[in-house]
Order: sequence, then C-alpha cells, then structure tokens
Amino acid sequence: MPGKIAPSMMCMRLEDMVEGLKTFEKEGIEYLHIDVMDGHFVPNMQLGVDYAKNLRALTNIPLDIHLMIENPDEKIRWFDPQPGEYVAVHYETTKHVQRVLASIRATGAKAMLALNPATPLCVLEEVLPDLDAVLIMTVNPGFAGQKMVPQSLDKIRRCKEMLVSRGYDNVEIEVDGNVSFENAVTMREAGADIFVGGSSGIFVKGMTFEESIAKFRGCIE
Ligand code: S6P
Ligand code: MG
Repeated sequence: MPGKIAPSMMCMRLEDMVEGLKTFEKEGIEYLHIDVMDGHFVPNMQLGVDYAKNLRALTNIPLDIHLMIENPDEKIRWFDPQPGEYVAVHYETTKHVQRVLASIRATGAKAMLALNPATPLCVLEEVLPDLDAVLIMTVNPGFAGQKMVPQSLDKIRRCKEMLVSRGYDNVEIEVDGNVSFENAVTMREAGADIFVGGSSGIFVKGMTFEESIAKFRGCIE
C-alpha cells in the first residue's frame, strides 16, 4: 500500500485555504494534520478546537489531530473526534497513557501515540494493543522549518521491526518533521506509512500544490 499524505495545516496561509482545500480533495489527500500547541508542552501556540470544527465544515478530508498539550486527558472530547480521524497524544504529556488511548478509541477515532525524538520506543511495549498508530517526531515539536534529528531514521526502522515482530504490523507509523522529498524516500524505506507534509514537503516555495503533491507521492510509493 502506498504511503499516505497529511499536509500540516499550520503551514497553510489563510488566503490559500479555500482553493488549497479544493486542490487537496482533487489530489486525493488522505488526512489534514492539525497541530494543537498549548504554550506549555511546546514553546508555541497553534490551532485549536474551533479551527478543527470549522475545517470539518469546509472539507470531508478526515483530520489527523496532533495534540501537543499538557494533560490531554479531558481535552480530547473538546475536539469531538470523528470515526475515521486520528487523535495523537504525546507519551510525555500524561501519566495515564493507556487510559487516554482508550478514551480516544471510545470516541470512534483512531488512537495514536506520539514520541519526542528523545523518548525511547520501549514505552510502546505495554500499550501495543491500544494503538492504531505511532507518531514518530523527527524534529523536536513546536515549529515548522526545522532540520530532521538524524537518528530518527533508525528509530523508524526499529519501530517497524518492533511492530512486526510483536504481531502488530497493523499499527501504522506516522512521521512528522522535515519530511522533505529527500527525507520522505528514506523514511518510507524505513517503514513509515503516513507522512506529514510541511514547509519542506507540501508547502514548498515556488511550487503549486499540484506540483508538490505529485513529487511527494513519487517519494512515498
Ligand atoms: C511541529 C509540528 C509539525 C510541523 C511540520 C512542519 O511541532 O508538529 O506538524 O507543522 O513538521 O513541517 P516542516 O517540513 O516544516 O518541518
Ligand atoms: Mg505535527
């Protein structure tokens, strides 16, 4: 199965929103990646509850909600997750990882656990049955336009090996951070399934969305 694309909507200029979404629909974009930042877990504030709800009114492309917020536990329902959408919580943000993952599934959405670059893969071990996807951060979260942490490729590879060897190869791997055309190729080889396209992959200066999406697809076949 070819890789799937989730453009990072915090990189979308407001003036491009309506036409951009039409192009994404025409090009078969699989998900819209929504970065939610609280100014505590990460040193930035971005996108929120109304943004997610308004986006659903503009398009049928399912959302991929990336929560970079402390204590996400009771806040998940604020986003009214829908069947077919993903909600990612960071391992580092809650003391109750299993409970939070189960509460995402209870909404009908798919449960994803996000790991910062320094967080080891072993934290996945006890929650494998609760996961629909793992989000491997390939930059430290907070900002677009950063460089990939180099050891990320080996981490993706080891994550894939872990999932396959434990019989959880149905659990998808999403990668987020400097997923450039070049990096997307090696991330794909390492085992990634869903690719967040930001300033280095989909919102690329000098390229139309049609051009960047076509080139990106070629990198993740
Ligand atoms: C970062 C955030 C990401 C970025 C994306 C930007 O904290 O979670 O989703 O928006 O990584 O992509 P790029 O190509 O600018 O790194
Ligand atoms: Mg993100």
